[in-house]
Formats: sequence, C-alpha cells, structure tokens
Amino acid sequence: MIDTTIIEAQNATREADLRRDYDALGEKLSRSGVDIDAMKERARGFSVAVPSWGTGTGGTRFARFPGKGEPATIFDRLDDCGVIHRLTDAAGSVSLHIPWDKAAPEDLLAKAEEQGLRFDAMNSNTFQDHAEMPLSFKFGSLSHTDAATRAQAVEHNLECIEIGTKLGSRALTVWIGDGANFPGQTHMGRQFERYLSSMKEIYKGLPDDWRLFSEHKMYEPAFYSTVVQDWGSSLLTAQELGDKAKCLVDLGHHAPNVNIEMIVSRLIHAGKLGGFHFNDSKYGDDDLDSGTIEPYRLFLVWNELVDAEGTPGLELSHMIDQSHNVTDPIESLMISAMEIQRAYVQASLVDRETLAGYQDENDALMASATLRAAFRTDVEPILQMARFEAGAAINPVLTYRASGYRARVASERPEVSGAGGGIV
Ligand SMILES: [Mn+2]
Repeated sequence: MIDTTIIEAQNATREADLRRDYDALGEKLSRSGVDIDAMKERARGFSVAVPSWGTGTGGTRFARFPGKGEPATIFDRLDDCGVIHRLTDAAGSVSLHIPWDKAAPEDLLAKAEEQGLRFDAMNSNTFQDHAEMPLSFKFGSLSHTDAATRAQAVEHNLECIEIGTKLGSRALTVWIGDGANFPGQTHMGRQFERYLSSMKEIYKGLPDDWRLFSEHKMYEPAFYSTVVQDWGSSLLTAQELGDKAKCLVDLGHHAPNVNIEMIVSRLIHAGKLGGFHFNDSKYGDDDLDSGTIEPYRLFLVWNELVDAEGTPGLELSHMIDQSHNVTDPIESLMISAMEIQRAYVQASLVDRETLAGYQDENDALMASATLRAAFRTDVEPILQMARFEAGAAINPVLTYRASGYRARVASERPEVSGAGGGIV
C-alpha cells in the first residue's frame, strides 16, 4: 500500500537530523540516569488499536462532509489501518464494529494478515436499528422495557462474541445509548436492573479467556440520564458480573473538568480497569484527536498507568475512539497513535522514587515539578528513532502525503454521499 522505497527515500532526508537530536537527548537524559535506548524500546513495544469506523470521515448530528477516497468496505478500512500501522509502527490492531464490519471471518483474517494487523476488542451496536433485526432500539436495547427487545440486543452481543472468537479477539466492549431524555421518562432503578440482567446473559456467553468491557457515558444520545452514566455505574456492573468484567474509560465521556486520572487510579485499585478509548475534547464528547486539546491530562492518565505497571491482573486494551470531521482520518489516526505513545514515553520518564519521597515529605511544589519535568521533556527523537528502526516513517504524515495514497484510492473507491448526519 505504501511503497518501501518511498519510506526509505523520505527517511533518508531526515535521518541525519534525527541522529543528532537523538544523541543530544540521550546525553541529556543520561545526566538523570535515564537510558534513552531503554525508552526507545518502550516506545517500540507500544501499540494502540485503531477503530475501523475511524478511518471514514465522521460527522456531527448536523452533517457529514466525506473526503475523496473514503473506505467503502471493511476491507478498505483494513487497508487504511494497514497504512497507519506501516507508517507509525504504533497501531498494530483494529477494533471492529458489528454489524458495520460484518464479513466472512476467513476473509477478514486474510486481509488482516496481509496488513500485519490483529483484531482487538469487538464493539457491539444496539444504539441504532439494523435491517436484520425486527425490533427497534429507539427506546433502549439491553435495558428496554420490552423483554423481546432486550433479548434481541443480548443475541446481537453474543453474535459479536461468536464472530470475535473466529478473529482472535478476546474482548467485547458494550456501550449502549439507553437512557432518558426527560425526568420521569424511565424508572432509573428498574432500568438499571434490566440492564444488569441482560449483561449477565451476555457474560454467560463469554469464553473463559475473554473480557467484557462496560463503557460509561454521561450523556448523548440520551440527554437527561444514561443507564451507565459514570464510572460508579460501570464499576457496579463489572463487580456484579464477575472477574471477566472490567470497566472501559472513554476519555470524552465525563463531565468537564472531571479528574479522569483519579478515576483510573480508583479502577486500578478495584482491579476493574480494562481499557481505554482515547480521544480529546474541549466541551463534551468531542471525539477530537488525542493529545490535541489537553496533552497534560493524557500524560496524567498515562502516569497512573505506568505507575501501576506490574499490578497483578492488570491487562489493558488501548483503543482510539475518535471522529474525524475536517481532517484526513488516516492522518488524524497516525497523529493520535503517536500522541498516545508520546504520553506513555513521557510518563515512563517520571522519576518515581524521587516523586514518592516528595509525596512522603508533603513537598507539594517539588512533587508537582517532578511530574512536569517528565511532561516537558521533548521525547520526539525517541519516537522517531523507534519508528525508523522498525522500518516505519520518521515523519509519518509527510511520508503519507508524499506517497499519494489518498489520491490513488480515490481513483479506485466509489464516491460517498455526504447526505445525512450521524456521529460515527
Ligand atoms: Mn468510546
């Protein structure tokens, strides 16, 4: 998809500068006892899952403005994911969305293998109606008042598990749009009970080596209350279901100014953190590119995760969940994967022994400064060298533009209509 000679030619124009920058940073870090090569290896070991749906142009509920060369099928989407991974070496897996990505499992596996990709968590969809399902989810799915509608939603989730087992996936993420737009519309207690009993049915169908993620979201599409509104409801769910049930934190699904890193810490404490949907936001669930609005918050989340490394039972699925409305989705996803990787490496630079000492001494100023010292470190040469040594691009976006990939697929893929809104 991206010719190796293009990557090599592009890297050749940047290699000398990279080596100088890397050596200079290595010398600087060594003064603090940090081995830059060890940091580079951490960067190389990093991978985040790309959402298949993120490769198409998203939209708001007002409109969608598709670009040229939009992926038309899941196989196009996997091609685009392959490009993202080829150039960044930081996005080796894909999170599928059923039924949008339905296809013969053997064909999906063949395409993934061709692109060097694996399948991460499966995502079910009961927040819209589907042609093959007779009952409507307009008034809810897993928590619907009608038992047959709940059963249809459970059945769909079980099908997602079944498809996933054929693809090597080991997790199902459940997010529902269920809730209420008006006070009094639903009985919040009974609605939650119905949700829990549906989730128990799904949990029963979970293979032993799978995990079930419950994803909370404060509002939208239900604007007064949602069934799994916050991390408390998500934790209650995971605790009631059992060991294989974990909480998934989508960074955009909180009230403004909520301390997400503290939620992360609490879920780690409870043994219930399962994974992330990374994105960034200014006001609500904006689904903007990771690290573009509040990079310090992203760093602070990673600070908790690096701090918790080695915690027994802590196994995390890292996924991106964004909507790209005004950019080329491939470029946004590459930038996002690299920004998440950057926060991870920066958090790896935190001098934890020194930090713990300041915390014990109640030296608030120096404790805070210790964190910020890591955040302020420009780790770009580490990320670039990790990519370069992996045969990926020192500068993925400029290499992608030089490759002409988008223009090429635009000539092969059908033009897509922008009619209709739809948050994707
Ligand atoms: Mn999400």
